[in-house]
Amino acid sequence: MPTDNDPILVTCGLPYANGPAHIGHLRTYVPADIFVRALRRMGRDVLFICGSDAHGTPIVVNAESKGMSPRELVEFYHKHFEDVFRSINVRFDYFGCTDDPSNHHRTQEIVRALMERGHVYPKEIELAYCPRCERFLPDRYVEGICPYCGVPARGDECDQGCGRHLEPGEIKDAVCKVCGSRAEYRKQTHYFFRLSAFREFLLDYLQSLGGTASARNYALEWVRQELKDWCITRNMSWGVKFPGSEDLVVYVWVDAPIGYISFTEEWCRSHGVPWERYWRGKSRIIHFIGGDIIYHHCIFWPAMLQGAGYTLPSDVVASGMLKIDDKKFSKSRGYVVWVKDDYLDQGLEPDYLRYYLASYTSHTKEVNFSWKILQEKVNTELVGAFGNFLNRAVTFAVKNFDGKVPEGELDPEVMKRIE
Ligand code: B3M
Ligand code: ZN
Repeated sequence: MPTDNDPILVTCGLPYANGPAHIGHLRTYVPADIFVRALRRMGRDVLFICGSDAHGTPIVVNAESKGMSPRELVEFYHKHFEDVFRSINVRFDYFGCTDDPSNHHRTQEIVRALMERGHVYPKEIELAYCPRCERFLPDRYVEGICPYCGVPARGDECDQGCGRHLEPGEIKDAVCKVCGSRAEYRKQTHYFFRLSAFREFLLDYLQSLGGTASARNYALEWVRQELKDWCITRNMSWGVKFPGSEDLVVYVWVDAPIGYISFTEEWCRSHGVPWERYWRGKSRIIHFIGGDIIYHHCIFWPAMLQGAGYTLPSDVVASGMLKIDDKKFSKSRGYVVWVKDDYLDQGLEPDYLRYYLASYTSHTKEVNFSWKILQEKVNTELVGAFGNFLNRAVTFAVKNFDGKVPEGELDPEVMKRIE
């Protein structure tokens, strides 16, 4: 168990370098930034890292549709996120990218360690294949019907129905997203992480996991049911090469959290600190994430770390969702507020928005954002209550005490009334 003197590592979920920052992102980053500032004021030894998530099919599909290479797209949005975080005063010690060489290296190291320890095995599976495009259809390249609830779903996730993560080959009635052809199913060898063998470990680990109860309980519910082995390879060229294979990369959810380690390594290298201090020793690792990626952080990730011999996260802090004008956040339906275009570029103060996100409700509840409430909160709470309080205190001090706070002990009577 970590103690108060151990080094603390705080991370935020990595934004996909696939589109601009919106207020939903800040729902997680701003509270994490406030938390880190508080720890620093308390004199704690804390490192705060994040970075962009560069891999996965959505980035390749999006880059293709824009006539860009995945790397160009990633570089563009990587810079965008860095700028937005700087402007909104979210100050990471290090902001990396999962396509950086250090992350390729660390990912392959971990996958090799898992293979050597018998946690990864090959298996032949049937996968959706498009005869017209002549390629296998990983994840977002395919759509079809969820085998669990029968609702139309994406290849990797039943996003409209039961919310399940779908494994390659599971989706029914597959259709190619690129050309619209009905897909065939073809056999191919892929690699699986023996997640099922980590059930007992996870049951035990999750009981003592700190952070929000929402994260712990959600994960425990899944683990109590059944854990299936997890396919960790994909037929793509963009990503981290699976060791020993030319045409497979690791699934994005393998190399993305490993970014937490490789970004720590990068920071440590430039500061003359051994990275093992955080990831091999006694440290406190605290992940701030959105409520929709609990499964990955509380199940896949600790099992991988345990299997490869790294320090386990001590806390997972999952934030509630964000609504816009009481409507479910949706980019396609226009219920979205872009941080740069709609907020910063309009000349609005970062602190107004930070205050809104931090004070609207508790961390695990849903935050509703509306411009009208922003205006009211700024006028009544920041200007009216807080501004007025400061103004009165300062005026009082100037008028009666020459602008200086008198030295000496606080009158016990006053202290009592404050308490
Ligand atoms: N890039 C974004 C998300 O699913 C995803 C997070 C990765 S954290 C290691 O919210
Ligand atoms: Zn479903």
